[in-house]
Amino acid sequence: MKTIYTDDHRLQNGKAELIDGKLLPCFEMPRRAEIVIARVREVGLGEVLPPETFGRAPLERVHKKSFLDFLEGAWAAWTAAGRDWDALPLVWQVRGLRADREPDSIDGKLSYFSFDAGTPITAGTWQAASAAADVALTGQKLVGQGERAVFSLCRPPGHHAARDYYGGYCFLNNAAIAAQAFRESGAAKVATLDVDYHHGNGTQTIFYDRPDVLFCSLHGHPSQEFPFFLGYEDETGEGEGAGFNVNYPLHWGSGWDTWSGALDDACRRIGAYGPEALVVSLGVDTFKDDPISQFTLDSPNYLEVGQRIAALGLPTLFVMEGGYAVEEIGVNAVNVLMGFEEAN
Ligand code: OKP
Ligand code: ZN
Repeated sequence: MKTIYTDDHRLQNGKAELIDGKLLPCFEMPRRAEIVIARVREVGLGEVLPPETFGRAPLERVHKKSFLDFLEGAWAAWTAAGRDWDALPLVWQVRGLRADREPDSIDGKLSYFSFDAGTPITAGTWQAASAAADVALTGQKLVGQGERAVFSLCRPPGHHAARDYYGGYCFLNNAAIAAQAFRESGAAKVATLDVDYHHGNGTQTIFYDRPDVLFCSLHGHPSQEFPFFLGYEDETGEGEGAGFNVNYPLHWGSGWDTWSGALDDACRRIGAYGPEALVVSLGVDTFKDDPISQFTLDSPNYLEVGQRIAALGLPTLFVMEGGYAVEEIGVNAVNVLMGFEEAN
């Protein structure tokens, strides 16, 4: 299996996130991707290729133009306001507050276009995030050209980013951008399978009213876990998209038996949907020692995850998402890919 990777991810290197009532060093750090690419090379998974540059057009198919303009210019506006630390938002537009006015000031815009305070914008955020989208799009192109599977080693991750907001360490929704690119290159139906520990609220909302992209997600129950306000089982899609959104919220402490039962059900749903391509949001923060998560999967389980995904027999793009047990992230993520290759 080929891997798409660029060192540009290092340009996203936030100083701190707001968590547990403290500003702590970012869990989402460059070392995560360094460890994964080192493991890809160690096991000889396959060729490692740099991304092509696709520009803004494929991003605009998924994200709002004003949001992209904001992200691209946020650091310049922040520093022009005299700030020198990471940019974080402070206020959100909740019940009864107005969503129809985009503020002019950078502090207002940070609040308007975000949903949490765990996602610092830095000098290199736009460059890193747009490079990650290119990594996803390059993988998509290769799968479209006939590769059975490709690993897009995206960083920063993407599945929490929606059409017009960022958060949860995510800026651009790499998986959604790739799924949309599959549609535009001729795939009539595309499935997305999100196995990250957190609900992929961004991917869900982007495709919620569409029947051409199925979204299936296994994740920490929103009554207990970030992002809290989406990811329940009764979210099944709306309008023409009714029936094409499938959530498996699982409670803290869930282990392999519970989790793999949900995976099997998700795979059944995907098989019945009959897509022409599959995009996997590959997070390994389901791992038992993940510092911010509460499931108990162990490293050998990830081989079986890959095997079960391979059994779908679909052209498959793996897009890297979360995983914060940094020393183990390489073994865990690459185990999924090796399991897939073995079963293939
Ligand atoms: C990004 B991805 C937990 C705080 C959570 C945000 C987590 C974002 C995860 N107490 N902060 O889905 O791996
Ligand atoms: Zn996650």
